[in-house]
Amino acid sequence: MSDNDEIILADLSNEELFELMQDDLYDGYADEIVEEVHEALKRGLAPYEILTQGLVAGMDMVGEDFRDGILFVPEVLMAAKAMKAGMTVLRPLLVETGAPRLGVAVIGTVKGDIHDIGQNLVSMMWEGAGLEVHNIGINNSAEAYLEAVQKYNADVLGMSALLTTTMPYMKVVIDELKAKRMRDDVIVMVGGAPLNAAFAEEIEADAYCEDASEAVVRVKELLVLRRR
Ligand code: B1M
Repeated sequence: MSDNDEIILADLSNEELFELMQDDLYDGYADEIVEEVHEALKRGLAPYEILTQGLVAGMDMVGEDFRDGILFVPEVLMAAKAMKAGMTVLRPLLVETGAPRLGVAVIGTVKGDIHDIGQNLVSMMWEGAGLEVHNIGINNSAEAYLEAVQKYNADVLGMSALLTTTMPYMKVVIDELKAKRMRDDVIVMVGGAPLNAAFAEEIEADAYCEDASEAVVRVKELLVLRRR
């Protein structure tokens, strides 16, 4: 049971509401997060603002304490569950779009890596931007990525990695695309906390994006360039 039982959400300022969301995400209170997201939406706050200032900011705190050995896997899993509960409410709003279809994307986390919150977020934002998105989940081998690219005739391949030990696998996938003469047919975009632009360049990806909103801007730019 959270302390929220005594808190009247409507009495909080927007800033206090975001702080409460961060605390409840940290504590893994999924039901409370859902209530708070609804309260924020009722106030007319933008879904992306709720996502970044409430949920992602809370997950950043979790990440710091996980790194410092204050939180452990079970607590982080609870926080991830709460994050997903909040994202479920926001999803239809983030993907709501009247935009014409921009292109087809396949996205997934690389082999050995089971972190999927970030890539789910990019996936939702790409859908919202008008892409047809096929999210192939976690722990993807090069074969799985290539098969999906072929199956959906994808214009874009998005790869996510959250571990320094799994990010090199992105190069394996790109090398496999080259070996199968598929590299020029698809835009390769990469992201995830341990990556940077230099790494993306080194592995010959087309773009590195720091967050989901940058992934939207970049995918649109690259698709336009490709059509020229
Ligand atoms: Co993990 N974990 N974890 N974890 N975990 C990290 C990544 C870590 C940095 C924590 C830490 O030490 N501070 C650390 C990695 C250290 C390193 O490699 N340098 C770590 C570790 C060590 C581990 C384990 C090894 C722990 C263990 O078992 N001892 C283990 C590995 C399991 C595996 O994958 N094989 C593990 C497990 C887990 C959980 C299962 C408990 C859980 C994942 C649950 C899930 O995803 N369903 C978990 C979590 C939640 C985290 C942290 C706390 C949060 C990740 C997250 O969801 N962030 C994370 C700490 C951190 O990153 N600060 C951590 C929120 C999300 C919105 O951000 O994913 O970065 P992010 O995505 C962003 C951007 O990166 C970008 O846009 C997103 C939105 O803006 N982006 C893209 C991501 N993909 C993109 C793709 C794009 C473009 C942009 O284009 C295609």
